[in-house]
Amino acid sequence: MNQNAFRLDGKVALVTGASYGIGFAIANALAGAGATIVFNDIKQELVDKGVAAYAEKGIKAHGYVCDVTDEDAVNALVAKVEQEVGVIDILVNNAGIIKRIPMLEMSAKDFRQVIDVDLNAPFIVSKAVIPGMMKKGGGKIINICSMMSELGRETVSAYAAAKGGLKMLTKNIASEYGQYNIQCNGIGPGYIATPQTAPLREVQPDGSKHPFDQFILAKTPANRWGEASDLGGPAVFLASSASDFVNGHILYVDGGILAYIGKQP
Ligand code: NAP
Ligand code: GCO
Repeated sequence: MNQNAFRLDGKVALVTGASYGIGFAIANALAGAGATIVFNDIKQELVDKGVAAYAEKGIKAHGYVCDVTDEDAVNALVAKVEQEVGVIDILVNNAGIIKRIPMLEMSAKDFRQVIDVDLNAPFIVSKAVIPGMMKKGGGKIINICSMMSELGRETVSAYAAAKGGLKMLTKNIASEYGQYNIQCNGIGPGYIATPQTAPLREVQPDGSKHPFDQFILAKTPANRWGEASDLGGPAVFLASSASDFVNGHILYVDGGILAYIGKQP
């Protein structure tokens, strides 16, 4: 194997929703392998904070304001990035939301909003980026899936439907564009300590762990929540030439949750 197989020098990587959280950690890892980082967020304030946070890590990231659910805005973003930075070689569809509401209490509007960000947007952004990859002779798309691409649980019907759909969108992009040397894979994080899961980890008034925190530790062989940095290496692998024959695969980075029935009594 080429010793530089895991390097990304000369590559332009767009990571959506990467001012903080998992996207920020993945972008940091891609930068560490040599990639030029481009990211977006909905609010200028968060883009500015993100640029500063990357700079603190020694990374000159290119930040843009863009709502990934807005197709015109996404097309304009990709055109601007191609003009100002370069054709996108690596796309990480990371931006996402979750609404934890029992299904019978969830409005169709709320359901649609989650589907829009977590499933429709990866379609929109991938559709905008693939033509440039085809012209360039290839590219890498990484969709950030979830345990909920495989499992359900109470209150996350919209999120599970979206992330299950994202798993199949990943396989379909792999099928349709593999002939153009585009590899599309997914990363399925387990339970990761980020703002998105903060409500599930809140310390209780009596100082005890949140019941869900205890539940996840009992379901995770690694007996810990994941850190966003745990996703960096898998992302570099799927963004690099080391994975040129990996296509349509969902790489679960979950500490073993999907392999484990749960701690026995
Ligand atoms: P997070 O902390 O909530 O960050 C989500 C990011 O996406 C934020 O920067 C957010 O920006 C951005 N975003 C949301 N809607 C957007 C839109 N319409 N346009 C552009 N940006 C948008 O979430 P996270 O924990 O880092 O999760 C990142 C991804 O990993 C998500 O797809 C999530 O479903 C997935 N995931 C998370 C976990 C976990 O345990 N944390 C596990 C598996 C998968 P704003 O702040 O401006 O809203
Ligand atoms: C939840 C959590 C999970 C994680 C992640 C697990 O409410 O169950 O937010 O959905 O975010 O998706 O892989």
